[in-house]
Amino acid sequence: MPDTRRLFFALPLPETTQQEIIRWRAENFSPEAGRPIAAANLHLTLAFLGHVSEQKEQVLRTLAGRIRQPAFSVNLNDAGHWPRPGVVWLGCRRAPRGLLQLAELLRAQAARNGCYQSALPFHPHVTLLRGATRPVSIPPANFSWPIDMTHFSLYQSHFDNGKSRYQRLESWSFIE
Ligand code: 2AM
Repeated sequence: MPDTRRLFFALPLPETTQQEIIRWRAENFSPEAGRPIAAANLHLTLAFLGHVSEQKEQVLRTLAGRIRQPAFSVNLNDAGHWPRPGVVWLGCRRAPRGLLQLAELLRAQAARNGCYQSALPFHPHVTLLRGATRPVSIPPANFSWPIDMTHFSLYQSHFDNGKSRYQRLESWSFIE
């Protein structure tokens, strides 16, 4: 697709949390369960935009910059398996209202600007494993990673040499 970039809005995870999560993952999932996502790529997607022209990207960046979102915390204390897409994920038993509001707003702005949005309900999650199409045993939910979110970011998704890499393009702070 000429002159387009594959983009998404997401909440970044602190590096220490990324490291703790991959340690926990290594202890709780066998290598056959699926392909592990690299620590630096662990994030919580708010809105996936697909391939976006430069002009549309500018519009969406401007709209994102106008969002006045009070800060919120996300507690990653749930895990699950979606066999169809082959995803093992971390999520929250109770998603904070701020997270749902922010995702809804970004998804509505994306849809209004011609970025297709899935009709499936938004289920906030951090993808841990891909290619997990066979049954996977999910460890008991006796873990929790509480994270004070301070900002959200726009990412570009690159795929080179068979690997995904997510480049942060811009971030916007929450209000206190
Ligand atoms: P996933 O982890 O649930 O697959 C970068 O690829 C991010 O965008 C990932 O978090 C991925 O979600 C999400 N993503 C990729 N394609 C998507 C799509 N068609 N619809 C919604 N989210 C998508």
